[in-house]
Amino acid sequence: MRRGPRNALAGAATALAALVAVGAVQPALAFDPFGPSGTVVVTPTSSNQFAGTYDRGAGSREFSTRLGAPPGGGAGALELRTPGDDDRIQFGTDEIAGPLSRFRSSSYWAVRDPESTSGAMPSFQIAVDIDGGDLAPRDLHILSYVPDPAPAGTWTRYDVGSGTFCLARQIGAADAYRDCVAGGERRTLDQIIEAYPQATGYAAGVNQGGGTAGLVSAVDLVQVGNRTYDLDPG
Ligand SMILES: [Ca+2]
Repeated sequence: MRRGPRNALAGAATALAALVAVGAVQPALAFDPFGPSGTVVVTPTSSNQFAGTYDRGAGSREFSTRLGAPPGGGAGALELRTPGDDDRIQFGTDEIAGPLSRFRSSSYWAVRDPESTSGAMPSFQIAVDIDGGDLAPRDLHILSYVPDPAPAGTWTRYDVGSGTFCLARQIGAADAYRDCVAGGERRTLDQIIEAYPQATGYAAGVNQGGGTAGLVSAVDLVQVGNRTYDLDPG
């Protein structure tokens, strides 16, 4: 499902934050400590709660076997293309909403097509209510994880939970990913939890776009919390 900037709040936010703004997420009520677990397969006809998208420009995504899959990832994955610097593809889930500590085990696999003219890799973002409770527009923050480059054509696993993040309040059309790449301060998840103990993650997933012209990639086995999403053509 495509989610565009259809209301004032979404217009003031971007990307994963928009999943929150259009009410795609559940209220922060009575979370169990760990949330959903296990592996589910996500195909063009079975989203399994991994269907929140916010795509812009000429970016495109397609379930495909063209770039294969990582070990244990079935036959295929989700291919992402951002021909221009302003194109963006996001693919995420709001199924794992809960305390930030729940996201420590997050990870994903990615591969860059050798024909890409960009050396970037798809990133990972978490939309956060910085003080928990009621979600006011000013509470929206984005955690951006920027992966290290990897050799083209090689599936690489990124351990998001043990990595570092830029924490950016979502103001206007600010691009949290671009700002992070440009030198934003990076902190571990534990440092962010210590500074903002009430912070709640509302949505999470992969992000490609914002200065990644010519990047063709694929992502698979996206783990959010304790749940893994195996992306596959079906
Ligand atoms: Ca797969």
